[in-house]
Amino acid sequence: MPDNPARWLDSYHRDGYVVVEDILDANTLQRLRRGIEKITADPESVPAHLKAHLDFERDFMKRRPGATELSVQDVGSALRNIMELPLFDPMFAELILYAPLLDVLQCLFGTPEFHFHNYKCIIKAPRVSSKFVWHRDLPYLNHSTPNLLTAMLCLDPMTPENGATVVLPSTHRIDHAHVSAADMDIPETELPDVPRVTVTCPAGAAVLFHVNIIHGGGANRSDMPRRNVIGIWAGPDTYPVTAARYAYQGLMPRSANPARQRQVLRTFPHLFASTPDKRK
Ligand SMILES: O=C(O)CCC(=O)C(=O)O
Repeated sequence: MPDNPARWLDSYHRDGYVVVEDILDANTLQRLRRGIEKITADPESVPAHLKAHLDFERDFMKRRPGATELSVQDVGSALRNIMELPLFDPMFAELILYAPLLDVLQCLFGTPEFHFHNYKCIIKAPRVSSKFVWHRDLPYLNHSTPNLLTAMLCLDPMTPENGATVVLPSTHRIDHAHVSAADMDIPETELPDVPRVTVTCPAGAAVLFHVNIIHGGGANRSDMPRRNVIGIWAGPDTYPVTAARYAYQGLMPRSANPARQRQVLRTFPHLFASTPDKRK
């Protein structure tokens, strides 16, 4: 296991985030990059049922006029977000079982009884991506408790130039009752007076943060992409409170419950071909 679980817990609880380097081995990093590049190389030709999960920079510009100095022609068919990654390629569904990440999640949740919510890929395309507003993730996740975390797997180095995530440490410590829809877009003038930290890290690192930490990030005007595969994970007794559901939502890859283990085995039988299922 890379790094040190005591440091993970300490940083996560104190600051609301932790960076764990070398989570993705070289082969996994390469495969994930290729999988994302297959989508970004020609997003216009993605089948219609999957295209609904693509968010183009040009669509974002329509939703938020004035958010960037660039024109629709400048941004072309650059993607900003790919939702529902597991539907694009089985490799992204199988990432739900990626053991080095599960080790960190189990440590931070303090139990193996946590579950998967969804996977997306946030793309800051070279030269054209726009910035992210300051926000907390919890309000748009709509859950019964705030015991959720965001786990970003960095496919590229994160640098100030390519739009690394910026966090406001300690802002995760807020009562659930005080988190509202307004936290999805917090004006600069209403930010708490805490130092901002630009989270820089090498490709292959994981950045995990509590869904209540305030974060944002700059535009990418560099020549380097900045792509993060982002998973949302939920702790015990933490449930969605709206109709929205995602592919593979609810899988519990570390659960000690035989029924949950059977669910994982039968979801990915090819990955357990040599493991007899004694719970049939
Ligand atoms: O990729 C990032 O820097 C953060 C993404 C983010 O804030 C989000 O998806 O809500």
